[in-house]
Amino acid sequence: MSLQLLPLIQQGNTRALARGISIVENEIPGYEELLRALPSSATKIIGITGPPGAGKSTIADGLIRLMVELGRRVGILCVDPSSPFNLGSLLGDRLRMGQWYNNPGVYIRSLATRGSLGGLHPKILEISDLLKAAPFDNIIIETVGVGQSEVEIAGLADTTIVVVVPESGDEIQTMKAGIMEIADMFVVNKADRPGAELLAQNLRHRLTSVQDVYVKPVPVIKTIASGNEGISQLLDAVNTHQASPRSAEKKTWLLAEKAYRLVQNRRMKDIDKIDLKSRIQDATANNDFNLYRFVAEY
Ligand SMILES: Nc1nc2c(ncn2[C@@H]2O[C@H](COP(=O)(O)OP(=O)(O)O)[C@@H](O)[C@H]2O)c(=O)[nH]1
Ligand SMILES: [Mg+2]
Repeated sequence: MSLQLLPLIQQGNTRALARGISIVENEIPGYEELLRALPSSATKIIGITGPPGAGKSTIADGLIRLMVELGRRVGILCVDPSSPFNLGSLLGDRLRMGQWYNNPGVYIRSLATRGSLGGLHPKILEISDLLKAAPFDNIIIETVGVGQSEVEIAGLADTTIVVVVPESGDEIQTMKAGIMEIADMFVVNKADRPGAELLAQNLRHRLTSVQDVYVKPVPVIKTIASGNEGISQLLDAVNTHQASPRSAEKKTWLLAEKAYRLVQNRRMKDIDKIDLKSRIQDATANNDFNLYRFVAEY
């Protein structure tokens, strides 16, 4: 049944794609067959990550506009944590992206991270691979960077854009080397605010200290996404990156990173933190609780 969706997805039928995503998201029987039938795809994924409010959705919106002007078909995944504090951001994206919902060349899907404790959507890899089976020329994934899942985010996209704002100047000083390494490019958004140039300079300085001098430097691009400034430079940088030898080298690493996470998910399949907590509660009721004996059962 789910296998019959694949040719429709490949033809660009967005209802079939939406159905396929739901099947994968909810692990409806047949979802594994569907994933195993996916053909290899050369469509590259652009990942946009950064703190909430940095302007990721506004940047995505600007990129979509440029891509649509170029006649490209674009698929977008927005991953938003659906904690009660963040429900608003999902609605905000709906409104901002609203103009694209009726454009036949644009497919937008918001995914909530309900249930998983922080980090990315549990099925983000699989869903992005489904998108790669559809005839999109570009795929954009927006994720909220929370400082702990850098590698997860980098392991998702062929080109990872890290968005920062002038207000995050102090954070840059203490930014972990991890985030410096995963960024294929930095965007200093809200460049209409004071401190953007200084931040861009600091970033370039820090980048040269972590980078090999022989490697082409990681671009740092200033944008005013709300005014659509700097977005075409950003798209140029993305295209340059995707055509570079570095991008080809990244491909194997990317697949290894994805394989690692998928194997990890498979092995952890029956393990759930809430369930763990209640089992521990029961187990600690008797006095000889030992954590190592407890985990040995898994
Ligand atoms: N001043 C200014 N505001 C911006 C800029 N880009 C986005 N914003 C605003 O910042 C807020 C958060 O943007 P949004 O794209 O939702 O951020 P996200 O949470 O990272 O997706 C919105 O009110 C935007 O209109 C910019 O370049 N300058
Ligand atoms: Mg957003």
